[in-house]
Amino acid sequence: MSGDPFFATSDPCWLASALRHPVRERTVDVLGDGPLTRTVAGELEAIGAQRVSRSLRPGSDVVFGTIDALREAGVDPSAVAALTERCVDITGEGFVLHAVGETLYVTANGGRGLLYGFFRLLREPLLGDGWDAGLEIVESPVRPIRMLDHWDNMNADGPMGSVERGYAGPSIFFRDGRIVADTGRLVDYARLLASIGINAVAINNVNVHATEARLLVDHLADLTDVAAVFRRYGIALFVSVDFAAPLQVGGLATADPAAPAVQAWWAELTALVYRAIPDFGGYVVKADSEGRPGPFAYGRGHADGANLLARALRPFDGTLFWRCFVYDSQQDWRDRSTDRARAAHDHFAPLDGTFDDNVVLQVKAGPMDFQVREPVSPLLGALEATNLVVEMQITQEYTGHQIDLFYLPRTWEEVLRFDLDGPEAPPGGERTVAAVTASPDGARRVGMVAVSNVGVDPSWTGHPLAQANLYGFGRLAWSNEVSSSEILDEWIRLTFDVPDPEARALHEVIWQSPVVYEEYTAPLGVGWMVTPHVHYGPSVDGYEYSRWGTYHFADHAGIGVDRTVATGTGFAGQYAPGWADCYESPERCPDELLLFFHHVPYGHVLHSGSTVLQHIYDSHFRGVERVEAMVRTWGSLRGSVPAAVHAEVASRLDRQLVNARDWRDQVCTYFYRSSGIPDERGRRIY
Ligand code: GCV
Repeated sequence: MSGDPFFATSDPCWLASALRHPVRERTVDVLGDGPLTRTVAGELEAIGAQRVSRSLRPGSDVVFGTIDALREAGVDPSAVAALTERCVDITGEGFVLHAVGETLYVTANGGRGLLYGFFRLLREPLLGDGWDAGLEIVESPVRPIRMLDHWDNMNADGPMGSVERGYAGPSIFFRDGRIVADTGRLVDYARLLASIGINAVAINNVNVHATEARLLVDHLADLTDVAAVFRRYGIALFVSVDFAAPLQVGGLATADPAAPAVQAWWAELTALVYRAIPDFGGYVVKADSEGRPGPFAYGRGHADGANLLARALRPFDGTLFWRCFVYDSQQDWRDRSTDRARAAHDHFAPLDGTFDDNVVLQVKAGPMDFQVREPVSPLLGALEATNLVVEMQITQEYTGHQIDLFYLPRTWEEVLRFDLDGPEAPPGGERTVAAVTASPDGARRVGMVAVSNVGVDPSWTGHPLAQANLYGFGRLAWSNEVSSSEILDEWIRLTFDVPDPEARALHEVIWQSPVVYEEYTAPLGVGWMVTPHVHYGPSVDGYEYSRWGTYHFADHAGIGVDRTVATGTGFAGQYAPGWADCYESPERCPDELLLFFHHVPYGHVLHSGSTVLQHIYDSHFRGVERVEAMVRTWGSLRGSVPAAVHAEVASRLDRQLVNARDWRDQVCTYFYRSSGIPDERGRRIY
């Protein structure tokens, strides 16, 4: 199998730092024998720790164990008392790192917490200079759900599983029409995810095709093997299911949620799954969305559909994720009364409070579809009596296909900081997206989900620097305290062992990447303008006369979508009054969202003082110049980062520059030709 990337040993990513961590040189005791404690012991060995014992020795440097294990092993009672006191403040997934005398204890209330504490220790740089006697870290995740969705297909007719919107090679899970669990890669993946606190993974596409609809029936043994690997790293396995499976797979005459035979079919199937995988996570469902089957066919609603599956999962405490990405994907472009942006809120806000308590509504961060710039989905503010997760996209569908660099955590942080109650709400209020997706005591099923960006590519992510997006997702899902800029520094430090000036240059290139990408693509929040279906590269009118509801309405005089209550689609009115007022007014609306909410003439003056058209020209020229600068900065890092990484990124940056120039020239030319208004600065437009 050598050379076959599906089986190859993979890039350690940010865990590269573990292989040089000072804990490797210390005496370490790992106490207790729970499955995740065994994982910690195994991981210590894997990073080359030489002096590990599975029993308590006097004077060891580091002691790992759940609080019960420490007590049972006879750890000094005063240390146990100090640790117990700290464990009161953490959840089952939290951990305590606390030094007592010369010994550093890593403890938790349960195995998962211990594993997370282990990975937290690996991030701690202080240890290189000797033990910091004051070292004290007490942490619990702020979100109980920290999940990745794979859009991976089994492809029964081909050797490799494909990945919908995947830019890092084929699936790491599927090959030759089956699930392959015995690759080292799967263990490596689980380790990477656990190290950033991910605790749930759905392994197959939400667009469930015929073969994958049979996963639970035909491939349960293989799923059991995947679950076993995940279990060692505290990750629950989820599967995307087809709402019509009772028909397609079960041979029933209907999939109607009200039909007792359908209820019995799901209940029996689910019981079978839990017999094989007692800690199975549950199901993910995309229903009545983009052609997928759902309850509408039977005159039922989303709550009927979701509760049907939730009740099958209920006896096992399983969770049902029901996606809210529901809109009319057969729209006539001539129809100006339908607005795709409204759809999720229109469908789901009235259903708030009607879902069972093991249903989680999965809401895309924006009202459209993972565009470079959209407002935050108003649905996130409308679900007060329903569990919810916000859905992000790590795979770079609309953000450069992992050819162009795009540091996504910077944009996710903006979403998380958005206060759903309005722009004047006091900072730190209770209704930011960060707050409504958090449950610090772990009591509510809420959190963050993202579409994974990995495949069998040797770097996992195609673009080596796109690893930062995966890392950043895990870190933001875990904590509301850490900023995306800090996360970037952390990632750079862990991934590349470089001195400060180079680390700063890396930071600069990566940090500015979303701003730069936004500059050379669709302007001022209007979205799309991408090559249809592919979603990379410019095509200004590519979606203008399509059925997808994604229009910009540009003509000779102006551009943008009127989503006001007064004269437009009324979408602005789905927000709390503060935001509704702000978005309703072209004077108050933030520049970067102006064309999302308003149709304005090209001469409309932005807050920046520029006209809309001049802004389009300027931002596109600036975006290309900044990519040129990124290429230069990256060139200066030759010799500082591993040669293969340098070469790979350099070649992707060259492609990014070609892409940025294409965008600039097509967008500027399009608007110059439509408006007849020249660039004030007389730059070359075609
Ligand atoms: C999995 C967008 C993507 C689709 C994706 C869909 C979804 O429309 O282009 O590939 O389907 O979102 O989130 O369900």
